Amino acid sequence: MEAAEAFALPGPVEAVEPHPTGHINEAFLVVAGGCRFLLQRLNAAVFPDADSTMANIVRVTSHLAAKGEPTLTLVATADGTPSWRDADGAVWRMYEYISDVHPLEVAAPDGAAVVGRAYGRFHRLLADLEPACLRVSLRGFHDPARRLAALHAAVKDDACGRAQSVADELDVIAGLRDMAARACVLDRAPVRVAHNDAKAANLLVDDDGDRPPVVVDLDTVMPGSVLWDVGDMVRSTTGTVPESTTPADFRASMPNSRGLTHESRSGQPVFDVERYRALVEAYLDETGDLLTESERTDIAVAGPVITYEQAVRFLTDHVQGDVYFRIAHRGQNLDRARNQLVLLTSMLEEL
Ligand code: GN1
Ligand code: MG
Repeated sequence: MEAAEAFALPGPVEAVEPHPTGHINEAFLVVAGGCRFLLQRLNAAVFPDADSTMANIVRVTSHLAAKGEPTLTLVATADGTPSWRDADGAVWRMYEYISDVHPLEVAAPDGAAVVGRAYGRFHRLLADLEPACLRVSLRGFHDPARRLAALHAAVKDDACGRAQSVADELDVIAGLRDMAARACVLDRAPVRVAHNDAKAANLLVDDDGDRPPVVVDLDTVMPGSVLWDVGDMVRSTTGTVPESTTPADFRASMPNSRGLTHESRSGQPVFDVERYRALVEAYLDETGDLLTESERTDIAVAGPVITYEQAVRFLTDHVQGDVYFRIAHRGQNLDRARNQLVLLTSMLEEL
């Protein structure tokens, strides 16, 4: 494969095969000179300013590596650059492969504490990197009001004729629009080095549990509030079922159907307050005196705000015809949006 050959490898390419990854990029496992590498093609529609994305990754990984922290290790191209552009303009980059690890899945409070500790450590170790050294590679990335406007525009456009069928979801989103207004709390927080996609699955944990987790997927590392990261930790850690699980009964779980007990919602994402407490305690313990008093107070707002934003983003993509988040089956982005709305409703009963 031409892209693999563009990198400075220890020997000829022996094998290239697709590798599981997140919702956005494409990934391949490459074997060369007896070593393994992860080759990724950046999604150009999502990362139009790939040079800034890569510059941020170089900055952050070298800062962490200089402190002896396990992190992603970029493999340079034969020309000594951190990425390679193919004839179609697509940008590729390569990392050394991290063996015997898997994305973290949280099922109990101790797993939630691992998430809080790992991203807390990430924030702490990067606290002496001047945020202005990083570029704003994706403008307005976390901005629920902008995301809501994009949803309304997509509904108006209705390019796939799906708007009518999501009237219930749009009603719920409209009813919760105060969540977008509450984002101003996160925006007034100090600018720090933030990950911006701090979900549990972006932590690679050792199959044997001996090594500390490695924070991966650094594509969205930018200057901003770390509260968005705390919100993403809460969103991805406290729900009793994963983000892509179809809620068994969406309508029955909505705010106008109160009176349901948690038991009557089996199979639905329910906010687990024990995991939430373990997560926040571990995060605050790890970050020590890094956060200001108002950042600490505003942690409670972060989870609901970003869960709302994510629901809006998934629903927008469903309405637009699944052009952003990769799907495994038709309707998956609608399922994901519903899942986030059910989780948010449950979260708001406690926070
Ligand atoms: C996307 O592709 P992945 O899984 O790394 C998305 C995040 C969302 C997340 C939801 C650049 O991340 O913002 O929170 O899906 N990344 C981008 O799982 O949009
Ligand atoms: Mg990603």
